[in-house]
Amino acid sequence: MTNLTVYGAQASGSIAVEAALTLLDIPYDLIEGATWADASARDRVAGSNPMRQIPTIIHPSGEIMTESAAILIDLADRHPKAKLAPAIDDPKRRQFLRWMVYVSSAIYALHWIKPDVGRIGAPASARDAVVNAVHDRIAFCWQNMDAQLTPSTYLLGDDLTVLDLYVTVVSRFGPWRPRFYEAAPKMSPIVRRVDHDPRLQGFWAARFPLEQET
Ligand SMILES: N[C@@H](CCC(=O)N[C@@H](CS)C(=O)NCC(=O)O)C(=O)O
Repeated sequence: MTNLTVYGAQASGSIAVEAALTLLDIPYDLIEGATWADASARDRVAGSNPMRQIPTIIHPSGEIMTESAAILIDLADRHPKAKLAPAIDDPKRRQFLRWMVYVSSAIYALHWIKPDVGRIGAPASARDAVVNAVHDRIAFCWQNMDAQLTPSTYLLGDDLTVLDLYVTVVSRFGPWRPRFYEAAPKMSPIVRRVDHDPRLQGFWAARFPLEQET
């Protein structure tokens, strides 16, 4: 059978999806390309995703899927035995959906501004000020999320879900982990636990070493 194809890159949002595929033991073919830094990587994915972004997934059927949160939820729901998402009738399901969409829309989406502040009409001379403002907003969003969660072993209870994978990866982006630890003291032990998950050690080392935080 044909493998699933992932357009992805080291130290990018595709890593959350690739981590889920790794935990689920689902093989995939990777088309590597740092879309935020390399126009040829953007061109390569454009035929499948006109947004020119990764992660972009091509299922063996040819169906295209974009949007990291949706991909993660879909993968988790289709493999319920792995318990990577609370089931639809689980009392934790609503908060799971709420925070998955929040990480995508309130936090991850802001990164689009950073490679070229002209994307929001700002002059290149304003780059540092714009990036700092984006990072301040992201730190606020982590703080807001942290204040409303009561994690136990993982963010939503005793099972590792794709929300844990998502927060672990997106918290490695700017404004980077030291600021995340400051903003989100309750979520910090959880991302460290996921960083050290024995099932993911080879994966993290190959795809997003912690010192490679971007
Ligand atoms: N809404 C998308 C955002 C994806 C995204 O921002 N991906 C970045 C890489 S981490 C990208 O491809 N950026 C290309 C660019 O900046 O033009 C998702 O959640 O998957």
